Amino acid sequence: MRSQYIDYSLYLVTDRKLAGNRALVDIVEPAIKGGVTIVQLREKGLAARDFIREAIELKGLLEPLCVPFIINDRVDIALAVDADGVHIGQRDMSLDIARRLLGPDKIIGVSVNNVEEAIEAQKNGADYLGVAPIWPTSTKEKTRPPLGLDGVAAIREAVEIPIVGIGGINEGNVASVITAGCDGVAVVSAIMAEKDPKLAAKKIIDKIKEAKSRQ
Ligand code: TZP
Ligand code: MG
Repeated sequence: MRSQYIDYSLYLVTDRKLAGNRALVDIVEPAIKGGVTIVQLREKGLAARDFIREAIELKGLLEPLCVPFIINDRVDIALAVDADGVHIGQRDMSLDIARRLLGPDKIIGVSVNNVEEAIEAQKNGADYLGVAPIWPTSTKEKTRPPLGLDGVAAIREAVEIPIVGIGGINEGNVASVITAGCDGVAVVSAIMAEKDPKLAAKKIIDKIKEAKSRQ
């Protein structure tokens, strides 16, 4: 599954801390029904064995629905479960080593916080960029300086590959992120923390579609 076929419009990043007593699949499944187009399993505290168990369960849901499945940080786990790809940050395994391990057909996304990092990641073969964070967020503990919409526009000018904004995005501000040049948005709390993930996703994707139709 190469990146040119991927719809990055509404990218759900999981966070079990926001799931309460719900299983991840019980949030992700309705969220897909609502309009989520791609899913990343982000686990910061799980042992590899538990991470893999969770990944296999999520893959079982996503594969029949043809929703791309991305693993955060861990190239070994992406390989172990044959996920569609991996998302890496500036301090994770380098892009060239990740590509060597995963091969040409897997999706590799890279988090970037400025134009220089964006150009570098594109040059090194990233399939898409996570532009992060757009706004302050309490979901992630240590974030880099918020880029704002001007930061999005500058990165949009600098690279051709798809860019996905993340950080503080919700139904109320999502349209501005698309209008500033993002191909899609990644959200955590705006769906994971909602009682009705299907409705939450629907409201966000409707705003995205509307913003795209105005471009
Ligand atoms: N990377 C940069 S900001 C962020 C991540 C994983 C968290 C975004 O969470 P939210 O709840 O959508 O602001
Ligand atoms: Mg990371």
